Amino acid sequence: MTHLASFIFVAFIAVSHTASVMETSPEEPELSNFISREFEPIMYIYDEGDAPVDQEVDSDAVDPQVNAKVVMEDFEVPQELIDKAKNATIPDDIDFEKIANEYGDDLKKFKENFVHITENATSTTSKSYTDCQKLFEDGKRYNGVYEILPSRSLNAFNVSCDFTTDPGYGWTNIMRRTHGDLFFYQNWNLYRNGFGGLGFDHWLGLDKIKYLANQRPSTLRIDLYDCNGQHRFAEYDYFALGNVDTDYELLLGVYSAGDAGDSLSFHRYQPFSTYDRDNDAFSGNCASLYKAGWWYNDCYESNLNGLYFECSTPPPGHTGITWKTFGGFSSSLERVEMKVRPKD
Ligand SMILES: [Ca+2]
Repeated sequence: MTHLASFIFVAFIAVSHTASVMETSPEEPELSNFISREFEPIMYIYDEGDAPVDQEVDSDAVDPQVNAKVVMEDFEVPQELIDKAKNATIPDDIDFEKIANEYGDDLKKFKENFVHITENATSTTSKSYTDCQKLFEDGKRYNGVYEILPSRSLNAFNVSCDFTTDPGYGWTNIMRRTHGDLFFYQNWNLYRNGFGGLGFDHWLGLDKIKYLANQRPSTLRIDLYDCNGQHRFAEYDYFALGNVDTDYELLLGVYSAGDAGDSLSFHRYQPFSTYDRDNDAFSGNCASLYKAGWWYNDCYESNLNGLYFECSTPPPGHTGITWKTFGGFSSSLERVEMKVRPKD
C-alpha cells in the first residue's frame, strides 16, 4: 500500500469536487453529486503558500505531494489507480466518471477504512493552532482534517475543519452524519473518546469537544439536511461542556441565528447519557429507547445521534435523527453536522 498514492487519489477527488463547485450550471452532474456526497469531507491539506482565498483552484498550482500524508488501515489502493496517480500531475487528465464507475466498491472501502489525513512536520504540526478558526486566520481554505492543540489540552489531536459552510469563519466539526455506515448507538466510552473517521462521519468525542469549546466562548452551529433537499441551520451563541464529573453537562446559550428552530434548548444543563450511563431526567433509559447518546432530558426534542435511516424508511419508535422543529419526530434527517467556532 502506498500512502502517498492514496493521498494523491484523495487530492484528485478533492480537486474534482472543488472544480465542480466552480461550475454554476443549474443541474449539477450526477458525478459531482456523487463526489460531493462521498468525498466532500475529504480534502487534502494545502500549504498556505499558494492557497487561493477565493476557493478557485488552479490545478497547475496543486501539488498533491506537498505537506501531507494519508493514514489508512487495511486498504489496498487499486494498482491501476496508483499508477495513474503516479503518472499524473494535473488532475484534469483523470476521468472521474470512469473511476467512480470502476472503483465504486473500492471507493466505499476506501471511505470505510479511511482514518485521517494529517499534515506532516513541515506544515501545521510545526505550529500550534487552537482550532479551525486559527487555521482560517492563517490562510487555510480547504476543508479537511487538521491537527489542533486547544489551549488546555495536553495533547494535539485531529479535527475536521469547515471553511465553506459560513464563509469567513473556520468551523471545527464535532459531529457529522451523512450515511448509515457509521453506527452511532455507542457506549459511554466511545462517546467520550470519539468514533468514526474524521474525513467521514464521526463523533469527535466529549473530551475533545470540551477542550475545543471551553477554551474560550464558543458558538455552536448545527446544519440539518432533510430528505427533500432542504438545508436549515441553528446557531447558539454559547456552547461548552461541563467537566467529566458533571458527565459533560450541556452548557448552552440562546438560539441566536438560523431557520431550523430551536430544538436544543430543551436539553440545556442536561448531562450526557448513553445506554450504559443513564443520566437523563426520565424514569426509563432514553438512550436505550431512542438509540443514541445525547444530553437527554425526559427525553428529547433533538436526537441528532439517532439511528440513520434511508429516506424511504420512516424511523420506528422515534429512533431517527431528529430535530423537532425541522422534520418532527416521525422523519429522520439525511445529513447533519455540528460545529463550533469562537464567539464573535
Ligand atoms: Ca433515566
